Amino acid sequence: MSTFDLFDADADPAANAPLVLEPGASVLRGFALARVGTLRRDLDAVIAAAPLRHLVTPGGKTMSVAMTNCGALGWFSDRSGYRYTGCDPLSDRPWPAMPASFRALAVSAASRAGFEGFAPDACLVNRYVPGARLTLHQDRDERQLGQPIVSVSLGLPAVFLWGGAQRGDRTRRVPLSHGDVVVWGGPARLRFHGVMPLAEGEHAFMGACRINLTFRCAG
Ligand code: MD3
Ligand code: FE
Repeated sequence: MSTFDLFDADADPAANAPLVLEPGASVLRGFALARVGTLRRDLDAVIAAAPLRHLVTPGGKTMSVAMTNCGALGWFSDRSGYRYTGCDPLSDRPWPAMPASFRALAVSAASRAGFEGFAPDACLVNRYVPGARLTLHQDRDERQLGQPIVSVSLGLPAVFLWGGAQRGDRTRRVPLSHGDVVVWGGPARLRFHGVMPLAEGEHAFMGACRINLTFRCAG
């Protein structure tokens, strides 16, 4: 693995200029920063309606990342597989609606990265505490692979692992911090990716965790 050199972008005062990692994959440094107050308030309401929980993989392992969803569809996993559901299996009620603030942020980030007309119907909320990680995987449970994925990072910084088309391809490390937004689409949509174990820390605004909001068009 090597460190992918994004640190010049961190020092750039024009932090919102999209940085293209590869065709279809752009980092928008700090794109969400102006809106984190509203995002946090709306996130708390989503979590109150559909609590964060540790899902079990089809292989029987409990994930270290805690998850919930908002929007018409939510990503879910248990012993019988990965899928999108219209209802929260914990409550049998529909997932909470996607807050307007979430949708507006995702649509404007996609547009900034060159994807007009993004229509997300699913927002997966991932909560990482120190030590939690996401092993290398592809996102391929969505029907509309032509639409991008928009990812919003809040709270503690993380190191994103960015691989290739095959699981064994070399990975690069991309540091992501509070307020960063990444848009992945086109040729980058099926890349293997993951998140390194979260380091210990305390974030002034989010506490001792990282939250990632992942917007998708799943249906
Ligand atoms: C790159 N979440 O929930 S989102 C996931 O930070 C997931 O919680 C990560 O991977 C997180 O599935 C990263 C960013 C992301 C999502 C999909 C991608 C990056 C991607 C698809 C292809 C390439
Ligand atoms: Fe993923």
